[in-house]
Amino acid sequence: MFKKVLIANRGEIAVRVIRACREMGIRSVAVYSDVDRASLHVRKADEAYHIGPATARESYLNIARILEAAKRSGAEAIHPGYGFLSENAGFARACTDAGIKFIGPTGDAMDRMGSKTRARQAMSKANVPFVPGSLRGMEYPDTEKKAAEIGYPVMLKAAAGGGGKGMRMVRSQQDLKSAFEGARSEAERSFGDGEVYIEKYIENPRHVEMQIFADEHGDCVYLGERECSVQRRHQKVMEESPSPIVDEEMRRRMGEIAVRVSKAAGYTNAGTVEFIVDQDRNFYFLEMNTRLQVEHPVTELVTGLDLVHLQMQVAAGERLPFKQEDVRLRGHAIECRIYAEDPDNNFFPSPGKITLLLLPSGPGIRRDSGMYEGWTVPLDYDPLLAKLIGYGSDREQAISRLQRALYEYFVGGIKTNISLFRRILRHQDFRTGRIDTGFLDRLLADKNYDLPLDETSEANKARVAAIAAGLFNILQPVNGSGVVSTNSTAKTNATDVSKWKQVGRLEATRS
Ligand code: MV4
Repeated sequence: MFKKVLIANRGEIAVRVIRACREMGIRSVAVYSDVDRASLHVRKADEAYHIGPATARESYLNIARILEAAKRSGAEAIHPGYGFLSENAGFARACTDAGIKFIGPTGDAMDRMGSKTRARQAMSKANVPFVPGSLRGMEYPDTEKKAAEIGYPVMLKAAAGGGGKGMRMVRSQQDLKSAFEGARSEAERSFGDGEVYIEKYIENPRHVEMQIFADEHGDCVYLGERECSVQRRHQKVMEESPSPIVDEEMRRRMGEIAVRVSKAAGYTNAGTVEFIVDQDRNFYFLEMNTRLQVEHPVTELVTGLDLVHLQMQVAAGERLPFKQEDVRLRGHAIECRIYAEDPDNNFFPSPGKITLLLLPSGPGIRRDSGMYEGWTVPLDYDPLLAKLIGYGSDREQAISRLQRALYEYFVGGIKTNISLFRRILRHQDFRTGRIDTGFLDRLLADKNYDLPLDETSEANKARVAAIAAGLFNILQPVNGSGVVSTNSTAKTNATDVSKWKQVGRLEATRS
C-alpha cells in the first residue's frame, strides 16, 4: 500500500480522502491556494504545500505545480477528488509519466468516455441501450431527416458537452434549424468543439446512476444505484440510494449493463454510469463519470463499503476484496448538498465568515464537511460547504432523521440552502418518491406548491410572529404582575433563563 498520498483538491472531498488515509496508515499531503491557507483540509493533512493564487487555473488546475508538490513531498500517488483535474486525461497521463499513481482510471479510459458520440458508438457495439438517435455528429440537412425519423420532440446535444451546455430541445421542424445553429455555436464557444448529435427527447425523465468498481485484474462489480432527480440547472441538490423506482430486477439489469459499459471502456477504479429513465421506467445510457462522485456517501451507507479505501486498494494493484454476490444493499440513505447560497435570492452565492456553527449529529446522521466556525468561505470556488446524509432502515426513517438533523443545523454569518431542504423533505411528492428532474423547479416556481406550513412564506412569517408574541406573553415572567413560572420547583432565576431562550430563539429564526 502507498505510504504517502497527495490530495489534489480542497474542501469536504479533500477532508474525506484525508480521513481514509489516516485510517489506512497513509500519510496525507494537502495542496492549497492563497485563499485556502486556513482551510480545513490544510489543517487535517499531515503536510501541506502552497501551489498558487486563488484562481483555480493557477493552483488546483495547475498540473506542473501539483506534480512539483508531489515530488517534493515524496507522495507515491495522487487522489484527484471530484471536479478540478479529476477527469483530465492529460493529468492522469502526466502523473503516470512522472512515476506517480493516479488514483482513478487511465487517461485512455477517460478519453473513450469523454466524447458523447464516441461513447454512443462504443455502447452500440457493447449492446448497451442508449437514447434513440444518431451515433455520430450531424450536419444540418441530415438532422432534418433524422429528426423526422425519430419523431419530435428531439434533443440536440454537444458531443463534447455535459451539464446542459450546448443542449437544445426542439418541438417541431420549424425550430430545428435555429436550435441546431444555437447548439453548434454554444458547443464551439464552451468546448472548442462544435460537434452536435441528435436524440429522441425524453419527457419528465428521472436521473438514476449506477456505481461501479473495477480492479486492474479485469473484475468489475456494481454497487447499487443513486437517484439524483432533485436538481436545479443541472446541479444536483439531493441524492439517495436506493432509488424509489428501482426494484431488484431493474437493479440487476441496470447493474449488469453498467458493468458492460465499464468493460467496453477498459475502465478501472470507481466510476458511475448515468442513465436517464422515462415515465415507463425504460432506462438509457447517458454518460459515464470517470471519478468518485460528490454523492458517493449514500452508496457507502447502503453497501457498508468505504469507496475511498477501495480506490486506494485498487490503485495499489490489489484485487477487489469481494464478489458481486457478496454485495448487499441494506436500508436507505439520502444526501443534502449544503451550499453557501441564498435560496431566497435566486441562489446567489453567499461567501463570508462563519460566525456560529451548530452541528447536527445523532442516530443515522453522517456529515462530510469542509467548514468550521471562524473560517471564511472564499468566493473563488464551488460553494459546496458540506454534505448532510441521513440513513435508516427504510426511506421513511432516513427522511425523519434527516429532517430532524436539518433543524439542528445552524450556520451563522452566511446564507445557506439548509431551509430549502426542510421544505423539500416535507413535500408530499418527495415523501412518496414522485420525483423527476422537474420536481425542484416546480417547488420553487409555485409558492403554494408545497404544504401551507412553511416558515419561509410571507403569510406564515406573520403567523409565526403572532404565535411567538402569544407565547412570549405567556412565558415571560413580568415582575410583580402575578405571572410566574409554571415550574414551581425551578431554582434558577426565571428571568435569566428566558433571556438565554430569547437569544436562542432569535438565532434560530435567522436561518
Ligand atoms: C436529455 C433529456 C431528455 N431527453 N436527453 C441534461 C444534462 C445532460 N447530462 C443530459 N440531460 C438531459 N438529457 C434526452 N434525450 C433531459 C435531460 C435533463 C436532465 C438529465 C439528467 C438530470 C437532470 C436533467 C435536467 C434537465 C434535463
